[in-house]
Amino acid sequence: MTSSDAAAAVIWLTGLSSAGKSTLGEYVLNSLRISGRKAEMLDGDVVRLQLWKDLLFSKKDRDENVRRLTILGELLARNGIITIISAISPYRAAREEARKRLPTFMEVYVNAPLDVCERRDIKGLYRNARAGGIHGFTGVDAPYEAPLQPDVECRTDLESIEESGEKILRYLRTHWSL
Ligand code: ADX
Repeated sequence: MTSSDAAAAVIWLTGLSSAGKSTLGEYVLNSLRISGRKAEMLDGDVVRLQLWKDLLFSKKDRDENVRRLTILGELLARNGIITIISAISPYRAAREEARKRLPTFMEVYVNAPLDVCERRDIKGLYRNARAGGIHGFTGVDAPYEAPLQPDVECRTDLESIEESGEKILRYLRTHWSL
């Protein structure tokens, strides 16, 4: 079996809002496509808007978000498409469920300290949450359970996008020859 007809991997990017998940995901997606791989990205913000507007941000809904993303990731990867999933996915147990279900699962902890994420505040949501406009915002008044043993950790406050992205690509090459 060659790498082109083998099942592909799911790269799961977890981290706080504004940690850099989408940016890093785009870098990896583009690199894979440039080198001729089939790849797709599922972004929490996008699927919530386009596919499942019914989900909000309770623990139950966030776990359901992860469950649905896992199912899509499984379908795509089974068909040879390397799938990057970018979602805060704050609960460890839900991510572990995804790991159990997905045969080639890679957890990437996109790690930037909360104060850095708050300073970046790309969407202005931290400011809003601190002002009381949003309740249950991850890192402010809702938990983020950091991975204990991520397959790869990217410190986006210390590394360039290229450095972080190359770590992920190296892992794909060395573990699954992708
Ligand atoms: S997850 O927690 O269920 O994995 P997901 O990654 O899909 O979250 O969506 C997070 C995005 O939703 C954030 O980037 C932000 O734009 C938006 N958002 C709106 N409300 C919240 C909230 N209470 N907590 C976190 N993100 C929120």
